[in-house]
Amino acid sequence: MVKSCEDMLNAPAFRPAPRVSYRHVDADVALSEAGTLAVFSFGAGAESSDDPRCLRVDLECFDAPAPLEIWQVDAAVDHGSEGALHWSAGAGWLFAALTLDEREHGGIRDTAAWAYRQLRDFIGRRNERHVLRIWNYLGAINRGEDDAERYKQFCDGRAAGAGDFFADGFPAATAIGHHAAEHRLQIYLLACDQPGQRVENPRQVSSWHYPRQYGRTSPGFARAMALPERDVLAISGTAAVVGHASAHRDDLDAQLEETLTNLEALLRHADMAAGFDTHSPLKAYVRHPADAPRVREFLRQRLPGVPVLQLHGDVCRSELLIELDGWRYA
Ligand code: 3EB
Repeated sequence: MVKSCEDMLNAPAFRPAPRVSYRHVDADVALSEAGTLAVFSFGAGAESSDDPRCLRVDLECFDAPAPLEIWQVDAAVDHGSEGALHWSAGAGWLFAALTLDEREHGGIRDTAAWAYRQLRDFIGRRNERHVLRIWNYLGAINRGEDDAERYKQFCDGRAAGAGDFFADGFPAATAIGHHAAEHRLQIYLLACDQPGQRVENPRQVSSWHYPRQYGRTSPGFARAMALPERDVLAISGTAAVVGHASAHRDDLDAQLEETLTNLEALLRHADMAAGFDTHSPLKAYVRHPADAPRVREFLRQRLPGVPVLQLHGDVCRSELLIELDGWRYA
């Protein structure tokens, strides 16, 4: 049947997912390519640029030389800055990033609250109002006991600052500890003018239902987000969590195995074919640098050909040694 003009105008815009890749190129080359939405470099020694599309992530990379992570869309990209917030937008997609100094906002809790308020205000003025995926990197994430642990204070502040930002549902997310300047909080996100579809993992309690022992404020993230055309699954930080409990304390191989089982369950629950491939980039956040060679070998055997960027990062529960996140292209 021929669609009327009105149907075409009412149809949701076609929003193919950004292409995400790890490449060994200069940032200037990546920035000059058509449709570049974001360029990430990793670690203190990495290249950085004043271009708002560039973010130097505070996590050291175990791969030398470290590649850049590049996001590209099929249209011209606009960009700008508003104070500490940098953004770029094109083809219905929005990248936004904030790097804050906790000393200017009174500690991790209030900095997280300030950051999420800023992001909510900014997104509120944009067409790309669906936050689909968000990353949070903070220093000394496991310092402090019980409710005073910095990750738990971060969760308190995130919820306070977000307010009703995620009333329609939480985005997929990652929260990881970095080893750079302790007072630095980095948050970046991907939003779209079309909604995604949240995916939970039947093996895991949803984060917003975590019991009290994990803190006053439940974390609040979806396990994964199918992007609007269902062409990509954006996968949240995934670790050896079964039910709500951490499994396999002090056993790296068993935690890796459990994490892969969680990823497989997530793909199944998202109605996607099993496995990862050469177009589906992942990240591995490794707590102890000495574990990096073993993680590399394990993933090389179990996920042959899959691009995995290995970063020095602390999972938000001190007993967890490894976390994976990334993208699965359909
Ligand atoms: C877990 O399964 C591991 O606080 O945003 C994973 C992904 C985790 C996101 C967050 C925390 C977050 O609970 C921790």
